Amino acid sequence: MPALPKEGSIVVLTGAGISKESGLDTFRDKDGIWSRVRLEDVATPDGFRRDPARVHAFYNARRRSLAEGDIHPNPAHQALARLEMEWPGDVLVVTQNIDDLHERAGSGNLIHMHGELLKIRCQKCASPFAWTGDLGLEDKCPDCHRVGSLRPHVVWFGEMPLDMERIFEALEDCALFVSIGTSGHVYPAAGFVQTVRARGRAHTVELNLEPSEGASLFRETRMGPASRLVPAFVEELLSR
Ligand code: BJW
Repeated sequence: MPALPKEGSIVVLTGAGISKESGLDTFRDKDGIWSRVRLEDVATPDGFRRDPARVHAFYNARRRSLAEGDIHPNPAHQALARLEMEWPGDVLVVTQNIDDLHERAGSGNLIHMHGELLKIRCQKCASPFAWTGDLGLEDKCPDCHRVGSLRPHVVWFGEMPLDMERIFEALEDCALFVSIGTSGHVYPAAGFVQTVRARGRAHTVELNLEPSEGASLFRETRMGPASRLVPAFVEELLSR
């Protein structure tokens, strides 16, 4: 059975649980975001077509709390940045989170597969750009000058997550896959562990508060809060 490696590349998948102790809500926990709003209303292209003002209000509130609130990276984000600095091979963090806490902690090799809250894009002329304030139907695209064509730069259900080719290449190649703070409900991220295991050589570890949907697929699971588990796990990896 593969064990914790001493070298080789590492892919870390993170979900909402890693940012919980920074003050951001998860989605599917008892007090999570989906207990307050219907995902069909705010996280699907149909929901946006039906009521764009409601979707803007949902993301504006979350953007405001991230940009202006008392939200900071926690020791779990910091430990992953340390791992990238000190590990002898590549470390890629693939986050499903749209917050910017990994980059604020210092992670550089990072993919936001579900987009970024502090970016928006024009549905007509494409590329995303930074946006820290509220977004509304009256806003004009700075490039094509259309009014009402801007949307949050996030990936909704039914849309293709970002950078998938690069992610699958890294999964194919890694010696260690670590999943942190994600419930394993949402694909394709929930299937990454199977992609890695299909090759048979890499070690797979889940770090979570509670076992995820796919916990039995991991070689090793450790349960507890991310702010405690992740720094201890990184320390163990780096001291081997
Ligand atoms: C802690 C903690 C602490 C708490 N410490 N841990 C039928 C079968 C299979 C698939 C499908 C299907 N029907 C449709 C699909 C596809 C669909 C899907 O997966 N649906 C399922 C619901 C069934 N997926 C898609 O549509 C995706 N696109 C797609 O598949 O394209 C086609 C494709 C095909 C092949 C290859 C590639 C692509 C797009 C999914 C988009 C998801 N978007 C959202 C919203 C984004 C913007 C926003 O933030 O608003 O992304 S939904 C939401 O869920 C968000 C999250 O990133 C995502 C995952 O949630 P996460 O992070 O796991 O959070 P939670 O709350 O679920 O879990 C938190 C965890 O933390 C828990 O385990 C806690 O225990 C733990 N925790 N405190 C450590 N302190």
